[in-house]
Amino acid sequence: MLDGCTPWPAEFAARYRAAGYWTGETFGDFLTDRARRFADRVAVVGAGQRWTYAELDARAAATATGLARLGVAAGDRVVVQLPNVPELLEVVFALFRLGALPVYALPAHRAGEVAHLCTTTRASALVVADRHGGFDYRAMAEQLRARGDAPDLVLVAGEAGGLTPLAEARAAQADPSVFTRPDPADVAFFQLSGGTTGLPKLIPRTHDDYLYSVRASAEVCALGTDTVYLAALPAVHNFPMSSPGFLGVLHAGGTVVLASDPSPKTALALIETERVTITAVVPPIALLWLDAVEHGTQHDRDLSSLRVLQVGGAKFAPEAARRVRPVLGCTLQQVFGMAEGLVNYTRLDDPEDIATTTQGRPLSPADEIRIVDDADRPVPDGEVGHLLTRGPYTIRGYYRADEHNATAFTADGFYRTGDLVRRTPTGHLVVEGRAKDQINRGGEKVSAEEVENHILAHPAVHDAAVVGMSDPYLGERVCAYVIARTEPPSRGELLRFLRERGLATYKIPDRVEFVERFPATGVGKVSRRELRRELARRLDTTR
Ligand code: OOB
Repeated sequence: MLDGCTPWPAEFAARYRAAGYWTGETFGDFLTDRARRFADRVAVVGAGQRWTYAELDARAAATATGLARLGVAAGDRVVVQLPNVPELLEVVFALFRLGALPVYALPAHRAGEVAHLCTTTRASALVVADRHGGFDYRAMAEQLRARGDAPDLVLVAGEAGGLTPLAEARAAQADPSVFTRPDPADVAFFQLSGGTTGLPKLIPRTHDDYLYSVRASAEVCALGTDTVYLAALPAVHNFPMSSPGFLGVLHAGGTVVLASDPSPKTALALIETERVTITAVVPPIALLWLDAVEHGTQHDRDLSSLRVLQVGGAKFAPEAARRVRPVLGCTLQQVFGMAEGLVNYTRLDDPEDIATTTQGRPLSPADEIRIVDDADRPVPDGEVGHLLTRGPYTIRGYYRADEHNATAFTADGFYRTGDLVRRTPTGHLVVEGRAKDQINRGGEKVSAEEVENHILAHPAVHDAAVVGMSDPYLGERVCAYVIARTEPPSRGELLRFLRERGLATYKIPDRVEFVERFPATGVGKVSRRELRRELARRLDTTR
């Protein structure tokens, strides 16, 4: 396995192969095989384009050839930061053809995160869009390149300005002699962790492990050639990528429709016109859709094609969950997953009360679940504890992170999810809270420590503590408590400072409180719990 990654112990790998979970297929094989079987079916629709499986395959081969000529080789890492455009699929399958490794950045990431990804993985290329959501990625890429924080080779989907247009990288004729078939047990790509530490961690996923989760997810979600999946969330996130996501849909021979944004106006129109059968959203988007259909602007949309609405990424309140069937006329599937691996689903035939009140049960019979107390002892069944997990598609370690891995995993290889759960008698998990220093802002994960480090870099700041504050729409928002050195900076000045440091937009604090001191725990650490309580009291009195 790639240097800096933790392999599964040999006996586990042997077991997963013997059970048929790891099949030895690679992502390159995957597209070749689908293109052969489903050649003339439509694979992807988006940004005014409509490509069949054969076209997607041909484009991936031509782009792989062009990228090889530009110097991209087997084993190279390439940071891919694209919104939901068909070129995203073309580029990642081109990289798979070459045996190169995509490193996925979210469209919301800014210079800070992208620089970190490029430098930690020593990327040999960066692929961005021209503009998206009002942001110019070319300017960001040029700025990073000038600082030596991005590779020389920057490819742009769209208007390239002074950079290399992706269209130019596409060779006129594919040359299969440049293709490489990697070891299926090796890393295929990197996902990004929501994180609890100062810097986002990289998650190495192998062909074997990830393709298993894709296949099994496609089965649990009953996908077939008649499936039309709407990718409304950013497609590089694990949920719309593989749970079952666009990869699950390609596995089954269905059609992937890419939405530029998940607003009710854009997404519900696509459901109607493309006859979408299944889609995936985070809870705040589900709420927007429910309101828009029930009382709002989208009440006369024909959503009769929609069979399944998947909701996950953050806790979906049962009251909202119960509205899905009556308002949208489809089955709700809750999905509780993580980029590190484990994904739980409510099953499509689960009774309504289970679908609306639990976050599902593990995808695989080989997923091992432990629910433990603070000392790692199992809690009695039905009680709340820390969720630990191990299995055929859950990583054994983050990339180049020995120190962090020592605490993020148990000695026997269980991943500490940081989630507090209980198990129902039916074997379903209910997420009851979180023990990790992470804020879940409507499905977007914010590491408290990462934001604190950025605030601490401000010359007028003495100390900072970042906590989540409860929010009726997003579930949580980000609040920064700050102790100033002498004269506090203005709130606007501090936020501008954070933006200029290149922090993703969703990590910028929604609220800043200047205080004299922080409450302390028994041993003198900052008590985030006390800060959250204090914040709740403050919000209560200002309401
Ligand atoms: C998904 O992946 P990540 O890596 O962005 O975040 C994982 C974390 C979990 O550890 C948990 O804290 C939270 O997000 N989470 C949920 C949840 N789904 C995820 N908390 C409560 N209820 C849920 N349904 O978010 C992700 C990856 C694959 C599929 C779906 C979601």
